[in-house]
Order: sequence, then C-alpha cells, then structure tokens
Amino acid sequence: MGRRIIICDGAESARLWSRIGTDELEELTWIPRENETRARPAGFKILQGGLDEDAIAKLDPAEDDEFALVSDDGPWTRLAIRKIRKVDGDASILVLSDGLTEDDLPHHASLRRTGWKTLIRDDIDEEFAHLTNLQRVVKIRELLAPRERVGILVQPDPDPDGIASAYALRALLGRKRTTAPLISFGDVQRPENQALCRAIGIEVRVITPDEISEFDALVLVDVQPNVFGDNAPERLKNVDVVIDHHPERTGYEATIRDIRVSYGATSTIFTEYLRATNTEINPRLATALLYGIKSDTQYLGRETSDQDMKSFAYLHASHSPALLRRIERPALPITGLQALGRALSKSDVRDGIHILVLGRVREDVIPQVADMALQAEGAEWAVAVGTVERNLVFSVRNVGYVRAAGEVVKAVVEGLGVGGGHRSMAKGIIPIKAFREVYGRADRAQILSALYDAFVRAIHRDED
Ligand SMILES: [Mn+2]
Repeated sequence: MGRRIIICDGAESARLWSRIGTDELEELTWIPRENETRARPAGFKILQGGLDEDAIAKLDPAEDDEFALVSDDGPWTRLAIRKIRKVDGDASILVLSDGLTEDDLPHHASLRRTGWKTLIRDDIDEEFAHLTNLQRVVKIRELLAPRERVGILVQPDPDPDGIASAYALRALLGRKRTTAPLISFGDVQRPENQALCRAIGIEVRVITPDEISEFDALVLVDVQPNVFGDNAPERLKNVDVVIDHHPERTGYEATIRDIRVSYGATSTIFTEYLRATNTEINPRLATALLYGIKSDTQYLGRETSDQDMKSFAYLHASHSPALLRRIERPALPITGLQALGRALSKSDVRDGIHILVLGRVREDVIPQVADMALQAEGAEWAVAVGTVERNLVFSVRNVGYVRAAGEVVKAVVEGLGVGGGHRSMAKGIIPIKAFREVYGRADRAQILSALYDAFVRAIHRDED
C-alpha cells in the first residue's frame, strides 16, 4: 500500500487533521501561512521550499502514493494541484475543503473533493438520533423495573414484526419468559411465523381477556389498544407502554408511547433501541428483527423508510443466514413432498399458468409449493391447490408485472368461496361442496381444468 502525502495549508488545517487522528501511512506536511512560522502542529513537517515542484519531488512520491490537500483557499489549492501534476501527471488527489466546490478546481481525472462538514454532519445527526432512542429506553426501563410481571401484548395471530419486536423488548429489559411473557388473544397461525417462534425460542401465550389482570405492567408492541375492539378489557384503555408504527389512534392512555408512522416496521424501532443502548444483538435476535423488517416491508419494497434500510443493513451483518432459511422455508413433511411429486408428474405450463394439484396435504405445504412452482420455465402464474379438511385451499404467486394476484383470486372464487391477497401473492378457499355444485366432480382432473379456465378468464378479464 502506498503512502498518503498530506499537505495542509497553514497551522489550522494541520490541527484539524491531527484532531481526527493520524495514520502511520500518512506523511504529514504543512506549509505555514504568513506569521505562522513558529506554530508547528504536532507530527507535521514543514514542506521545505513551499508549494513548488522541487519540494514535492523531494517527497519522492511513488506510483501508488496518494495526495490530500487541506485548504479553503482557491488559488493555493489550484497551485498545489498544478505543482503535483508537474511531478506526477496522474497523481491521485483528495481535496478536503468546505470552502471550495468542484467548480473551483481544475479538471484532473483522479481528483475527489469532500468537506469536513459533509463527512461529519450526518454522523452528528445520527448520534443525536441514538441519544433520543437511548433516552426513550431509559424511561421505559425506569417505568418497568419495579413491576414483577410485564405482559408483552402483540396482536392476535401475531406477524413476524410483532414477534421479533416482543423478543427484542425482552432482551432490552433483560428479562425471561417468566417475568415478561409474550401474550396474545390469538395463536400464531402461519407456518413461517411458527418457525420463527421455534427458531428464536419464543413462546406466545394465548390468554383470555380476563387473564390480562394478572400482569403488573402491560406493553403493546406493533399494535395499539383499539384493534382489540369495543369489547376489549378495561385494562387496555390505560396501558404502560405502546411501541408501534401503525397510524396513531386515540381513545386510550399510555404512560409512554413511541409511535413512528413513517417506519416500515416496529422491528426497526427496536433495532434502534438496541443500538442506542449498546445491547448485544446475537444472531438469533438479529435474524428475528431482520425477518420482521423484511416481511413488513415486503423485502424493503413499498413504504420503506431510510431507517428501515439502515437497520436492515446493520442487522444483516450479524444475522444467521441458516436460521433465516429455516424460518422462510419451514420443513415439509415427506407426505407433502410425495404429493408434490405426484402433482409434478401431471403438470405443465399453459398460457403462462402453472397449476399443481396436490390432493390432501398439510396446509403449510401449499404456499411453499406455490413459491416453487413459479420457478417453472415460462410460468408467469403459479397455483398450488390442496385439500384441507372440507375445502380446496389454493395459493397463488405471480411474477409481479402482471395483473394483481389478489384481484385475480377474488374473481376466481366469486360466488364459490373466499380469497384475496397482494400484488404478487394471494390465497383462496373454496368449499368442496360448492365446487361440486358448480363442476359436478372434485377429482384432480376436474380441479385442474376448472381452475385453469377460471384463471385464464380472471387474468384476461376486461382485456378486449
Ligand atoms: Mn408491523
């Protein structure tokens, strides 16, 4: 590695440089301004002969050496660049100046300019943001420390953002499941979310509204009391802490509330809390929060803030890819894979639609098969159908640049069942009885052809 030849214009520039700390690779020189002859900054040598090619040549710059010029003086800097170029026509030069812009400098291919303010301002703002978060956590800890049992309440059938946030809160409070259980009025339903709970070792305790009085403190994460409806227990009208990113609601009291509507995920708020307090984020916690942000923002898609991006990047460095894979691709039962094998042997892609009819399977197999089916060559739409209890349950995926999956599924189930979803993924349920009434039989061949026709119609509706 080459040296860095630092040339400072006057003692003040040199002192600024020494304040950021010097590196042993750096050759520190300065050129005194008038009346500065005795004020030698520590570690700096005078560039003997001043701004002159002979003086620069004496530094004996090698090919991989780099120069930095520190000055706010236009003529000084332009002269310095000219002299350096005389010694080395394609020298690399960094100009550090708050007073000069690119327009003040001659064109030189290997030249960059930046200023102290540019380098420091954002970091200062970030430090203040950390300080605000630190203060928040201090208040929350103060409030909850004397309480014996803290209930961390998430929404019924909590999503990854809620689960990860609750897990992070417990880490922040330094508590265990006995003194800070994760509670909900409804169990975790989706297989990925169950996999998340297993992976990080968190248990969601389903409680009845009456049981809420067992807790000495109540913290709501990723939810506000209003979603529990008018019949919610009285205790929910006055809670201790609310930390959320959904639009702020009224009609309840909270001693501390931290609601950040511009954030894509509550997990982002908790990542900031953890960073501000220098709390260790182990791979499990990092993975949970990363997955919380990823799923709430649909992989940093719509409604993602800068803060979500920053937290995601921060967590990415310490998350466990193996653990994330286990959450996102929960284990499939062998019977599910065998059903997939049978379905694949009868499948093809027609008009960009790939349908796999699985027969009777565990419900969580269906969305995973749909994900996989979209990988078939030529497929723009993938549909996986399974029989679960007395229903046909199907998951739909598309490539994203076609009609929204949610709309298509609504059209497919119209008059037969229920369904809906997002732009690129959706789910539908048709009772087998209703299917039979319309199509006569409910065998594989009939399901395949009926769904194929229904999807073609729904996808191309109002096209002509
Ligand atoms: Mn959320």
